[in-house]
Amino acid sequence: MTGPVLSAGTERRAGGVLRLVLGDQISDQLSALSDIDPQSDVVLMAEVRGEATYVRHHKQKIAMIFAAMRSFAGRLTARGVSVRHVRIDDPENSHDIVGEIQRALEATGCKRVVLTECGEWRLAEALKAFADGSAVPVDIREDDRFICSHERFRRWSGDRRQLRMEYFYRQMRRDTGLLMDGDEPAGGQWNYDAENRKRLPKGLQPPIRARTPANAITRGAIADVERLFPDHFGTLDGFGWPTTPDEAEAILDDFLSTILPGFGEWQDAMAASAPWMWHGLISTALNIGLLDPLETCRRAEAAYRDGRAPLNAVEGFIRQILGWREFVRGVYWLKMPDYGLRNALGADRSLPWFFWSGETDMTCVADTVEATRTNAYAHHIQRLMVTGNLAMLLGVDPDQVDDWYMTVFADAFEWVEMPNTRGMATFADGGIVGSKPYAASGAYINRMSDYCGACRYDVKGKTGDRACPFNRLYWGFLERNRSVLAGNARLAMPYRTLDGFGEDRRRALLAEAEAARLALGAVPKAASPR
Ligand code: FAD
Ligand code: DLZ
Ligand code: SF4
Repeated sequence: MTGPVLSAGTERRAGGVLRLVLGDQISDQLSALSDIDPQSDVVLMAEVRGEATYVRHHKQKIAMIFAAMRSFAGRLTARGVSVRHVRIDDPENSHDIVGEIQRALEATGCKRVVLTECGEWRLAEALKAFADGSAVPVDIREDDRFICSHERFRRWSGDRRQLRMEYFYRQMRRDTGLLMDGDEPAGGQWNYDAENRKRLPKGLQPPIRARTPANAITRGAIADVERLFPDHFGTLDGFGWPTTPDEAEAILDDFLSTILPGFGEWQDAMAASAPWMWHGLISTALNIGLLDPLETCRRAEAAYRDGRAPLNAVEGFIRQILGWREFVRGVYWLKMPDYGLRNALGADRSLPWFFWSGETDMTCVADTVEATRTNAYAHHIQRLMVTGNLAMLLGVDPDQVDDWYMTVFADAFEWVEMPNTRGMATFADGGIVGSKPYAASGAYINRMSDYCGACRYDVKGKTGDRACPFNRLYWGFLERNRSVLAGNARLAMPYRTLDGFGEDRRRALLAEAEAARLALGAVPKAASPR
C-alpha cells in the first residue's frame, strides 16, 4: 500500500467539501453526509494509530472498526461518492485525525470541512481546536443518531437537584411515543422490573446465539490487527461482531425473533461459561452506527404489539436503550470534563493484575475476565456486579478502572463507558448516575448465578482466607466510606446493621477488608509493581 485509497476523481476537488467520517460514525444517516454532493465532495476516513492506541483497545474492537470503515468506504464508492480512505499501513499516514484532515485538504483542494461531533471529549476538543484555527470553514454538526439531543437533555435536567434515569426515561417515552397508549404507559406501568431479575432455574440452558462470521474485509482487518497491534488485550479467534448494516440487522433479527421473550426474566442472571445469556449483543452495532437506536426500539415495540414478546421483556429492553443509553450520554456531555476527575470515595488502590490475566480462584471473576478476553464482551451484570462491584469494594483508583473498561470491551466509548464505570458501578461520581453504590456481598452473586458452587472460596464464609472475598470486603467498604455514604437514605439499613455490631467488631471488619484488599493485590499505588 503506497498512499490513501482514493476513489476515481478524488485527487483534486477544488471548491468541494471534505466530509469526515470517524470509525464510530458508520452510518448513511450521519449528519455530516446529509447534504453531500457526489460531484464535488470528498469523504475522508482515516485509520490512525492515534485512535487505535490512546488506550490499548481490545484487538477485536480495532479489527471491527477498521473493517466497518473499509466496508463503508466501499459502499459509498459504489454509489459514486468520492472517498479518501487512509489505511493504517499507509507510509504517509500522520496517524492523527486532525493531521489527516489537514493532509486531505492539501491533497483535494476542498474549501470547507463538515463533520459530525465526535463521541469522546478528548477528540472533540482536538477537533474544536482545529476548527478554531482552521483557514477553511469547519462545520461541526450535532450527532442526531442519538434520540435525545444535547439541548433536550439540558432542558430536561434544568435545575433538578438530582438526575434520575427513571424520570428521564418516562420523558423519553412521552417524547417518542414508544410503548405509550395515549398519555399512559403501555400496560399501565412505566417499569416491569418486578417481573424480571430472576435466577436461572437449574436445567434451563441459555440459548445458542448467532454470531457473525468474518467476511473477507473483516478477515483482512483481523490480519492487520494481529500484525500491527500484537500486544493489545484479548484474542481475535472468537471475533463475531457485525461490521456492516446487513450483518447488524441479522443479529438484531435473531434477537428480536427468538431471544427477546426471555430478555426480561433473565436480564440479571449469570451462569458460568454462558457469556451471552438472553442479551442483545447489539451495543457494538449501535455505538458505531450500524444500527439506529430509535428504529431498534420501534422494532422491539412491534414485537410486543404483535404478540411476539411479553411486555416485561420489551419494556426492559427499550429502557436500556431509550433510558440508560441516552441518559448516560446526556450526563457525560453535561458534566465533562470534571466528571472524568471525580473520585468521591477517594479510591486510590491499584487494579489487581488478575483483571487482565483472569488468574484468580474467584470463579465469578475468572469467568468474566476469560469471556472478555475471548469475546471483547461481558454482559451487564458481569460488568456491574462482578468486576465493577469488586473494583469498588477494593477501592481501586477510578482512572485505572476506566482504563480497564475502555480497554477490554469492543463497545467501549468514553461517553457510555465512563458514566457506567465512574457512576453506576463504582459511585466515584458521588451519586450523579445512581442514587447509591451497587455494593454487594457474595450472597448477591450466589443468588443470581451458579458460580459459587464451583468456587474455591466459601460464599457463606465471612472472615479468613477461605471466605468469599466479596464478603470480606463488603462491611469494611461501608465502614471505610462512612463519612461519604452514611447519610445516604438508601443505605440506612446496612449502616444500622453496621452500627449494631459495636466498635470492636467494626474495627475488626475494617482489618478483615484491608487484609483481603492486600491479599488480592489492591495495594496502595506507590507499592504497586506496575
Ligand atoms: P443488552 O443487555 O442486550 O442491552 C441492550 C442495549 O441497551 C445495549 O446494547 C446498550 O446499547 C443498551 N444498554 C444497556 N445497559 C446500558 C447502560 N447501562 N448504559 C448504556 N447503554 C446500555 N455499554 C456500552 O455500550 N459501552 C461501554 O463501554 C459500557 N461500559 C459499561 C461499563 C460498566 C461498568 C457497566 C456496568 C455497563 C457498561 N455498559 C457499556 C452498559 C452495558 O453493560 C452494555 O451496553 C451491554 O452489556 C452491551 O451488551 P448487549 O448489547 O448485549 O446489551
Ligand atoms: C476506536 C477507534 C479506533 C480503534 N480506530 C479509529 C481510527 O483509526 N479512525 C477513526 O476515525 N476512528 C477510530 N476509532 C473511533 C474513534 O476513537 C472515535 O470516533 C472517537 O473516540 C470518538 O468517539
Ligand atoms: Fe465469586 Fe465469592 Fe461466589 Fe467465589 S464464592 S464465585 S468469589 S461470589
